[in-house]
Amino acid sequence: MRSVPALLVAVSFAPIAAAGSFFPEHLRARPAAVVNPEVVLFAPDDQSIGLGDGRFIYHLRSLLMVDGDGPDLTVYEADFGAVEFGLVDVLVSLDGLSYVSISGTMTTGVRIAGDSSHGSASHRKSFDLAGSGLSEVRFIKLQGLADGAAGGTHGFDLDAIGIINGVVPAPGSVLALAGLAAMRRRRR
Ligand SMILES: [Ca+2]
Ligand SMILES: [Ca+2]
Repeated sequence: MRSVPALLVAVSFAPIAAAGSFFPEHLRARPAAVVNPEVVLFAPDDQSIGLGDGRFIYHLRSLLMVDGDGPDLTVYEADFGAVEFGLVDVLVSLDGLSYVSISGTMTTGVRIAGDSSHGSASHRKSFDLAGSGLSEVRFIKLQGLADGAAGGTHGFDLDAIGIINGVVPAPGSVLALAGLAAMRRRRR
């Protein structure tokens, strides 16, 4: 019986991803009274919700925020009225169970491509994962510290958040995986 020569195929399974900035598109949790949660998603657009004592939890799903150089997250308050970053706690989590506050890292807001509608520099601040004990996170919680329920302009007026240092699927990665599968089929 003839033996079939073994064909050794080396395939790299390194993460097919690229570093990049993005605006979250999904929430895991929102205050019960909020009926239009998309107001705090995507790029800042001057549409906002007062946090009051409520909280939003953003879910990055397959994406991650990572600890890159300098600040990693920008939080946009509606760019009118009082600057109220004292009325919000910014927390992060990888597993969605235990959260760490990164409010102590607050610094000058870093702009992200696509945020041009946000006009007031004092109404945006940036935050850093460094020192949190986490090098990457999938959940970001904005906890309101004002009195009263979320809604209207109660407390911190959340417009949007943006990830400065993110890991996102590289363009064409799905195509590359499909091509790999086709190549394997041909080799059978
Ligand atoms: Ca950082
Ligand atoms: Ca908004």
